[in-house]
Amino acid sequence: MAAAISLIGAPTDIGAGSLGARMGPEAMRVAGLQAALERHGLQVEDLGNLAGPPNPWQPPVDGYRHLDAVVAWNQAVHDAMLAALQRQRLPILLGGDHCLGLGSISAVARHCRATGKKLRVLWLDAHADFNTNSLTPSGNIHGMPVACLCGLGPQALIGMSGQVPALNPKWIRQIGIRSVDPGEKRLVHQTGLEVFDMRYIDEMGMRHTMELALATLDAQTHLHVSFDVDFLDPPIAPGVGTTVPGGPTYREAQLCMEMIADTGRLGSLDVMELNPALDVRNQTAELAVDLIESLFGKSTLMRA
Ligand code: B3U
Ligand code: MN
Ligand code: MN
Repeated sequence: MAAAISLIGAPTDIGAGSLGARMGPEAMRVAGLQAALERHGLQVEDLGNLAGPPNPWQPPVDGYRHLDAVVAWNQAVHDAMLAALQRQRLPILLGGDHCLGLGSISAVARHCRATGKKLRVLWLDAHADFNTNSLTPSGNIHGMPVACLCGLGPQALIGMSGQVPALNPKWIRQIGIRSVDPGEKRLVHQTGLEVFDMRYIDEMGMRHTMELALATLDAQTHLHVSFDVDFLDPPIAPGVGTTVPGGPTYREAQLCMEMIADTGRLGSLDVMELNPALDVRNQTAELAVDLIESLFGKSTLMRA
């Protein structure tokens, strides 16, 4: 029996460069996420939305925009994700911008340490999100969560899991990457992050990419998927703040989700950066729901 699911909304764009991701959780609900999962026999509870500070829309200070508010939102996300994991639930974080991946994955890392599980993080994104305050072109903290999880960032963010770094970079696989800033690129190489960029996917195909990204998972592995909706090709997913051309097609994205489902190891999920203010008739939210269904095993035609 698959794990019971808890939906957790985090309605903020505090770490983003455009406003609107605060409406992401409602758009996912309007697109019918809970009912879609229930149709597949899953038990789903919606815990509603977390609360946090408003977005004051200020310029960066010391290379960070809204650092204190980002910390507050991430702490709320961390606490809610951890509480759900401790109740043996499979939490789905509905963002909200991707700075919240930090609080989410810090909770997952803390939970894995406490339960003796290994952790694998799949970061599906057009961006590496590996900036620091000295490298960032924008000061937007949604461009920094992976670096923070690897111990590069301000103390208030890097310490959230109770251990620095929260993640060993070897536990991370990035998929779909096609926009990395120059300094960020150097840091990705220095850190030895395993990145399956679009060039790799174009040459080798999504199937081979996912076989490698999912290799060496075992029964003791907790798999966390952090899905930035801008991972997808912009014509099929216009409802995000930072579209980058040349992303995975509908079919590639479906295969990616199906191969993750086949592992049976999915333990937690973030769905981030959905921006309904930029969407067309909620089509990006509907596509995200469709892909999440695949992530939970919708396409089981071939299996009994
Ligand atoms: N790398 C750029 C842009 C960016 C990162 N993540 C998103 N956009 N969504 C930055 O501002 O750090
Ligand atoms: Mn991202
Ligand atoms: Mn992105």
